[in-house]
Amino acid sequence: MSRLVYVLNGPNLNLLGKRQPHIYGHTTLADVEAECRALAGELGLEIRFHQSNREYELIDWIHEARETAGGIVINPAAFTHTSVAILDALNTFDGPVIEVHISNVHKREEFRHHSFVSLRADGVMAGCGTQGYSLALRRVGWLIDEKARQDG
Ligand code: CA2
Repeated sequence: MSRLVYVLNGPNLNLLGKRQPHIYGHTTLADVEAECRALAGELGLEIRFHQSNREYELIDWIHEARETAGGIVINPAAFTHTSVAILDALNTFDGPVIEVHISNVHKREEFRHHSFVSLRADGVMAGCGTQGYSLALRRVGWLIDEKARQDG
């Protein structure tokens, strides 16, 4: 299985570390990308890290991942709670998918308690701050290795 992992981020996450630090902390998305790249190096993974405010771009990256990647880490942001289209795209991807939320969505408004993406995700990180990305990447790496062990 490919050791390439897509790390995808949905709408408004470009503002991470710049607004609402009481909810999302002070770490920027560029910091998160740097942490993911450093960890990927340790784990022998390659990553493609993207953020978009447009649903179709996230869907296009998931389609790209179908052809090239072994796993996906995704924080769909508000699309988590609204997007059947992102769920449908993820359902066409064969490898491990881990859903990440920086905040604990279950401690927040009721509309954040439901996730379409969780119907596909193999695991969900919520409320671990931006560390959730590293934890998710470790898990995807472990699942890729496990699949290789089973196939080998
Ligand atoms: O906790 C998360 O990671 C969320 O996916 C973040 C989404 C929210 O709609 C989900 O319910 C939970 C919001 C992302 C907005 O990101 C911002 C970051 C900093 C400042 C403003 C927005």
